[in-house]
Amino acid sequence: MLRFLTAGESHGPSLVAILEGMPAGIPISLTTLQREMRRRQLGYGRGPRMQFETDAVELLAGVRRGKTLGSPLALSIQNKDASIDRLPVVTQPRPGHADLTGAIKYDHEDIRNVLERASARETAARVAVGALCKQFLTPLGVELASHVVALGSTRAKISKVTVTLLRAQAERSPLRCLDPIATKKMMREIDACVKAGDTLGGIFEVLVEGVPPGLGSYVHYDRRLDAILGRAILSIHAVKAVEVGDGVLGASLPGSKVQDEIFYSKAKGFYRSQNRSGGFEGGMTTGQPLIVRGFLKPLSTLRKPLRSVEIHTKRPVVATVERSDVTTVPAAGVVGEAMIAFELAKAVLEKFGGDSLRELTRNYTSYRRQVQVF
Ligand code: EPS
Repeated sequence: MLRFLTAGESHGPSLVAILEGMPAGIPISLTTLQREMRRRQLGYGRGPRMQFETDAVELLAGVRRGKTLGSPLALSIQNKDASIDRLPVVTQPRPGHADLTGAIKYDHEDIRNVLERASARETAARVAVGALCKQFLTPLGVELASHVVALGSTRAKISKVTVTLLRAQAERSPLRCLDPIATKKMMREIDACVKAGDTLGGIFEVLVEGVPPGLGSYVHYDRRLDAILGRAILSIHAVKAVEVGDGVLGASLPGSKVQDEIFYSKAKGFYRSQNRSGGFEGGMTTGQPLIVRGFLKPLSTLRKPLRSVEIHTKRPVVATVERSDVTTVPAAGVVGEAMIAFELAKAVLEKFGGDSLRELTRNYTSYRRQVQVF
């Protein structure tokens, strides 16, 4: 079973991760991995931290001469800002952050003991793990990309997207958004928030192409892959809702306008003219591209802080102000890709097994052939 664990505080010495269960023989490029780390750091509205952190990944175990060994992979990302022991005590919880409930739960008198781990800095380790999973998925023809579809009150006008288009265009946009007019509006909203000391949320979309039909299962509730991806996306900081395909719109439409009708031709086999299901039926992948959206609430560290209560005196105060970002929606899309890459790699390994890439590829190719002649 593929699994990973991260450790590390936002201003501790390092973030670390262990990824266990990867087959042997997967080519790993540190340059590709590092490029993924950089993508998470970009985006208009990011705070000052991203200007001096390099998020350089050191691969400590599990890879030899550029290929996985089948043993656990271990990696570390050193924090340039490792000031955790010098940082001040925090006693004024931020509404919306883990501060208050975390302090109550772990019986901490200093909220810093909570916020250091609750920080979205942890997602750097997830992106590193996701980058390894992507390198496992690439030889199988599975490709992921993401973009921002809404930020604050601005929604992008976008028609059909492909991974190629996203890679060419979203990567060049300061907000990882395909609509240049909306991007300008979003940037203006961010500027206004900087002035007002406020923050913004939004929506990112992850697109996955090349997924075979039949990953996940309709048989057991906990093997439904759309549900697993939903949990993975909800685990990202500030995400409060997830949508698969046209899930939200579909709730208000009749069935005739929601289901993707089935066609057959000799050349294409079974096919659909729409993908409103977002690539899932019955908790299984249909073979169409996966479309999953994450909805982020605005970040909870406000420079113009909200009302709160001092945890020792119980007096009314305003919340603590930590260095932070105005928005992280573009970065959250990159984290979304990483989480989905991990869950897909896990689902692929569960279905096709194999201790080496060669064994897995054999099983995978044989299944693909079976699907083709169905
Ligand atoms: C982040 C690093 C953090 C924040 C942000 C994400 O750095 P610092 O707190 O030192 O400025 O920029 O954290 C949060 C959004 C949060 O809620 O804690 C990062 O690496 O992504």
